[in-house]
Order: sequence, then structure tokens, then C-alpha cells
Amino acid sequence: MNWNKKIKAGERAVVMGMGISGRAAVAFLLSKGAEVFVTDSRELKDLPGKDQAYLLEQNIPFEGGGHSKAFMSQGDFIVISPGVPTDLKILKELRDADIPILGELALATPYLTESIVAVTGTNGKTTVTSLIGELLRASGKKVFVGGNIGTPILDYLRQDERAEFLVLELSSFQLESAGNFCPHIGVLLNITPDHLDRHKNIVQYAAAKMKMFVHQKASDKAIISSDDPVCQQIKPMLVEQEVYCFGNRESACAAIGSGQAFQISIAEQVDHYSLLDTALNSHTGLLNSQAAVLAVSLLGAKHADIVKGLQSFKTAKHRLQHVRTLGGVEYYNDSKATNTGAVLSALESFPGNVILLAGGRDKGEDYTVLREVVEEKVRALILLGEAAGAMDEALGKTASRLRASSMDEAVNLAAGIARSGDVVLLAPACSSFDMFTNYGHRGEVFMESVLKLQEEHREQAA
Ligand code: UMA
Repeated sequence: MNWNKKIKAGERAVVMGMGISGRAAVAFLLSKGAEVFVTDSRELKDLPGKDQAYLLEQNIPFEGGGHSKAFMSQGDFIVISPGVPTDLKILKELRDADIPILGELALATPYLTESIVAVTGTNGKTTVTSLIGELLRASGKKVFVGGNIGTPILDYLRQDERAEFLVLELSSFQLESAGNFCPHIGVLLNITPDHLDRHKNIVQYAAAKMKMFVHQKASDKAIISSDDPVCQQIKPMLVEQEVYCFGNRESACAAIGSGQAFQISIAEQVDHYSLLDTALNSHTGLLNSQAAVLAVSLLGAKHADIVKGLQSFKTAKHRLQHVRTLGGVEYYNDSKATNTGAVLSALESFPGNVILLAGGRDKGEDYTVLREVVEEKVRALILLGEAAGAMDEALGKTASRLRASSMDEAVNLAAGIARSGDVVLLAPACSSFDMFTNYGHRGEVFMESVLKLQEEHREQAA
């Protein structure tokens, strides 16, 4: 859908979904003088109190408990939240009636004048987005970091102060309805199966991610992985923009020595970086750093500033986060590993002897892709949540396994069998919504259970 216009006062907009994105869209549209309507699958009484109060204060017509054509046809255009599937019947009917349907990026695009770096991929988005932000800040630039993490882009647009650079984490959901959105630098980290309950298959999922590149011109840049097979299938389609690759198969970003260092070569310039003594010193950290350093180097950042930024960078919570060492057993929280690709990547970081806690809400993934690595590195599997049965079946006889009905039980079972030198790793390969509010909540509950473990496990493991 092409959408390249600013909002005119008095235009009628229907916002679908009153979550983080919808709330930002409503405030943004009101600030532009639009007449706003809101529809949500939840009833008004089930929205947070502050949202109920806001809708009433602003006198915004609200339809709860579903989305009707009668209500939604009042809009000159519809703004959908990322979590709203774009193939809903009601949206098809509205499209057929020529009512434009756009997401937050499409709505924001006509107002964006800054240099934009957008980051997408199945895994590593948050780390790379935050790292690019940190490296640009270390270079003295004024930066906004947000999108799928932190502040929505529409909230940024309501601020008085504007940044020089926008660094945006983008999900496939946001990109599906991105309209004419076009980053100056688009970074695609990897594509492995995820969100297949929404995108049906990996081709559709990859097509959504590809939308980041479709409006790029000759002066724009695409950064993609040389190691990821799907990225490499996409590469020949990127003909309008300059394409740069990162990864271990790419000499321009080659890892050096044992993988704690890498080089970036652009034109005649070759710079070396080390990840020793940084929070990025892991297999995944190396790839993420290559992508981020390549992006900021293309924006003119200097070696000394990049080194400073790499050293001060702290990884976000719930991403291979070290929780504790007890009796020689290391406990790691990787609750953000919500798909099989992320679990493969987490297990790459350990030589073996892993007790893996996995399971949650199934997203339509094929868990058999984990068989080989589980056989090689996992000593015991502790399964929980709705997907426990499907995982048990898919993983065959690869490792001994136990079932748990709560996180506390899972952690206690793991601690009970762990020996000195083992790693207990929460990397669920599933979403968290069957037992928790979100992956952050799941990670917090895991860490609480780990921190509660008593000294008896110290003695037992030693
Ligand atoms: N809703 C409807 N109809 C529907 C579906 C949902 O009315 O058919 C309503 C829900 O009742 C709820 C609201 O929509 O009131 C929720 O909207 P949403 O699911 O789009 O969630 P938001 O709270 O708006 O947050 C969204 C992103 N969520 C999703 O993509 C699922 C947030 O990413 C993002 O930070 C935020 O917009 C700001 O841009 C979260 C996420 O989990 C972190 N993203 C996924 C991921 O990272 O893997 C893609």
C-alpha cells in the first residue's frame, strides 16, 4: 500500500488495537488534529484503567469485544497495531472498499527527515539496535533508539527534540504494513522459522522482512548476513541499493583468530576490533558486533569511538544473561530465545553439558531442527508449558528428559541433577504467553527461582 501523505485536521482515523502501538497512534493522530476512533478485541473494562480514562477524557468513540465493519467504515483510513493479523476478513473487506490500512511505520514515514538505520531479523535485533545506538552516541551523535523495543516511533515524533539518527528495531509484523517506509541503512541479521502461526510459512515471513528494502534507492544500503542461507537467497533481489555482508564467510568482516576479534574493510580502510573484555564476547556477540560496526562505519563513525562504544555496551536482560554460579554450575537466562534459531545460537555458546529448560506456547515451529545440537550438547531436557508434548515427540531420544508444571519446579529439577561444570540454560524455543505475561516476566520468574536455590545444591553439585 502506498501512503505518502501527512494527516489533515479533521480526517477520521480508526485505530485497531489499544496496546503500546495503538496508544502511540491515538496520541499522534490527535496531535495532528485527526478525529480518532478506537476498536479493540478486548472490552473497555479489560483495558488498563489509564487507557479507559484516556479514551473517556478525549471523548474517543470505542468499540470493544471485536471489530465491526459498521464501526470501522467510519474511518478515512485504518491504523493497525503490529499484533493485528493483516489477513483478517474485516481488513480484506475494508481494503475492497478502498479504505487505506496502514501500520505505525507507514503513518510515521511522511514526517521522518532523520537518517534512519533499521534493524530486523529473527534473532539479535534488540542487541544490534541498542549497540548501533551506543556506537553512534559514543561518536557524539544525537540518537533515538526505539521501534519494536522501547519507545514507539510515533511517540518519538511527538517529542519537541529531534535526533540526527533514528535507530529502529523492526518486527516482521511492523514491516508488513510499513507502506513507503525506507531506511537509509537496513540491517537484516538472519531469518529462521518464527511467528509461523501468523505468517503461515517461512516464505511469507521472509517476504515481510524484505519490505524493509523495497523502497531503497541507489544511495541507500542493505547489510545482510553472509552466513544465513535465507539472507543469501534474498541477496540477488537487492539490486537498487548498495549491499554489504557481515559474517564469517565474508572477508570484509572476517573474524580473526579465535573469534574474539574481527576486521571491517570498507573501500581502502581496514579496521580491527576486539571483543575481549566486552559484553559481546560470544559467538552471537561476534556476529551482532560485525553487523553493528559495519553499519556505523558506513555512517562515518571513527575507530576510536567505536572501540569506546563496544567497551561500554551492556547486553539487555533475558538474552543469555548470566544469573549465578552455584556449586560450579552456571545458570543462564535466555528467556528471549523464543524460537528454534535462538536456541541453536544459545547452545553454540557452550561446549556441552547443558541442562536445557524449554517449552511454552507453540508458534508452529518444527522442533526437529534442534535434534542434532541437543544430542551433541544437552545432557538433560526439562520441558514445561503447552509445547512440552510436541517437543518431547520431536526431539526423540536425544537427551534424558523431565517434565515440570511450573518454572520453580523446572529450576529445582535442573539443580537436582546438575553437576559441577554443567550449564543450566533457560532457552524455551517458544513464546511465554501460556504461563507468563511476556518473555521478560518468564525470565524474571526463572531468575527468582535460581536465586532462591539453597546451599544444598552447592554441596550436591560439587
Ligand atoms: N488486538 C486487537 N485485535 C487483534 C489483535 C490485537 O484489537 O486482532 C488488540 C489487543 O487486544 C491489545 C492490542 O491490540 O489491546 C495489542 O496490540 P499489539 O499486539 O500490536 O501489541 P502492542 O502492545 O501494541 O505492542 C506492539 C508490539 N507487539 C507485537 O508485535 C505483538 C510490540 O512488540 C512493540 O514494542 C510495540 O507494538 C511498539 O511498536 C513486542 C513483541 O513481542 C515487544 N514483538 C514481537 C517480537 O519481538 O517477536 C513481534
